[in-house]
Amino acid sequence: TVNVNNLNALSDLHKKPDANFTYGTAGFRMKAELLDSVIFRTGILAALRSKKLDGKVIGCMITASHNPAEDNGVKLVDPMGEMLEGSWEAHATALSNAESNEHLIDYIHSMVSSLKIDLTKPANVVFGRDTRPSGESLVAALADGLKVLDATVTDYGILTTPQLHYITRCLNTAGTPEAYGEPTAEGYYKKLAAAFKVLVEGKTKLSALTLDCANGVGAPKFKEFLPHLDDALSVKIVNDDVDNPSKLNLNSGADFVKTQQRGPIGLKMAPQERYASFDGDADRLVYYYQDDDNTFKLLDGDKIAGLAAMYIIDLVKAAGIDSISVGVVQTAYANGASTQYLRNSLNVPVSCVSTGVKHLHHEALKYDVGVYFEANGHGTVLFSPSALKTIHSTEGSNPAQAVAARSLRALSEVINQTVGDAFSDLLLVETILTQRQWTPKVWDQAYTDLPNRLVKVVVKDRSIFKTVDAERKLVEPAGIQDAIDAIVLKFRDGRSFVRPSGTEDVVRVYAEAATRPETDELAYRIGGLVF
Ligand code: 16G
Repeated sequence: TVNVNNLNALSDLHKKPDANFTYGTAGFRMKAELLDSVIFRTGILAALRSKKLDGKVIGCMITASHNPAEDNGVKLVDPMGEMLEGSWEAHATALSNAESNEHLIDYIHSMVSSLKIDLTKPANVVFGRDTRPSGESLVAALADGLKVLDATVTDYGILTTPQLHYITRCLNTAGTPEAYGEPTAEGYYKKLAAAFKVLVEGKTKLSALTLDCANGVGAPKFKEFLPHLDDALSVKIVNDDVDNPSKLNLNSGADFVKTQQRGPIGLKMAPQERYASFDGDADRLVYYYQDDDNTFKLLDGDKIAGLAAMYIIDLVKAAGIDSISVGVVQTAYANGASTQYLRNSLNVPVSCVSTGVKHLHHEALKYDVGVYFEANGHGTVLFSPSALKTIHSTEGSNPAQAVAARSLRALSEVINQTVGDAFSDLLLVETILTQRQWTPKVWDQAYTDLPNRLVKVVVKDRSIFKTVDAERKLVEPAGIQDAIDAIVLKFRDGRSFVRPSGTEDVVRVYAEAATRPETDELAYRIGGLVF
């Protein structure tokens, strides 16, 4: 059993405030001042998870991603670098809401018995945090939680979220045939840089990319990374002020650029140059450029997915191994034109799943090579074990095939297999643009986005909104879906759906149609139905 005196003493240092917590799509996330007890208890959960998995290393990342500086959060990473198994999210929520030490102990004991956790097993946990000032004290709360079950811990200090996912996988696969790399930030840089250099070898270097780091952890980390590239890529970093915490994600970063459909404030854009933005923990990436007529053009997650799928399909064919199936996973937020492009021009299967990285990741595992991206810039490409085997055993029967096979091998190394990673995705995009010698405008020509609009509607109780069919249809409240369908029918290329947010107390309405005015009207009319 758990040492109750020890738990009481530690738990008294991290008293639960009067609040209700939920481990949601991206872990716990809220005002940092509310998080102390939540993070302490997440430490206990991480140790339990590790013991349950026979001492496998569990990762713990303290970050609130694209949220404002005063927020923070925590998410857990399972042994292969994937997100915490879904069924454990409820345990995280329950632990965080236990009203007293007694309730906390009772819940831990109920987990131990129902999940058959052997408390004599070791617990191994690693953690990291982004640049938020609250991170330091929250790490101390986490460490206290980990003491409750005597976990062995390693503090990796300041990291991007995908780096922690990478390190977790490396630690759990060390010495096995699936070994993933050296379990350090340095090892991560070396692996990505080596693969990227193979991919662009012999090609003319592109002009410099301007990279907006949202004044977050991506800035110092990308600066650490750049020297490893030996000048294979020119990057000019902007919004790198991590010494002024209040600037984090302020008027900058992937979320700002995607939602505002404009460049970060203060960035002077020149026609046809390439720009990219990370979010606050560097697991999201969007590109953009300014057209000759000065209009702002966004190259979002859908555009990245289209580019990646196009390139991988070509490589697989060029290597003579087109038995490998390539598929793309999107959410309902994917622009209709991107889905059309993937299905009709690239002839790839496209699946649509619910919002949230874990759903996309899960679905992408069904393909030999699964490309998954949310429109907001979260995403990656997964290579199945059998695809990797084929790619590694293919030598090619002529030099062109050999080169394509080599590129595929390097691509599987440059792309983070654990989770969407802005560094990795940036190298993927830069690889393709360099290989093709494309400007962002040429990339953008694959298809033209349908005008779209995303509206937030504040409702009394968002929990009454229930969806099915990958969130594309409302089943409750009854009748609304029929009304939506009737309105959508009246709009050319119209599409609209309503879903409750998983991260904010609002309902989101998405609309797209043939023209901007029609889109706005559609969004307005659908919004009126739920209000
Ligand atoms: C979380 C998800 C993100 C999703 C967003 C939707 C992860 C790591 N993050 O941030 O993928 O797009 O939630 O938010 O899964 P919403 O439910 O408020 O629309």
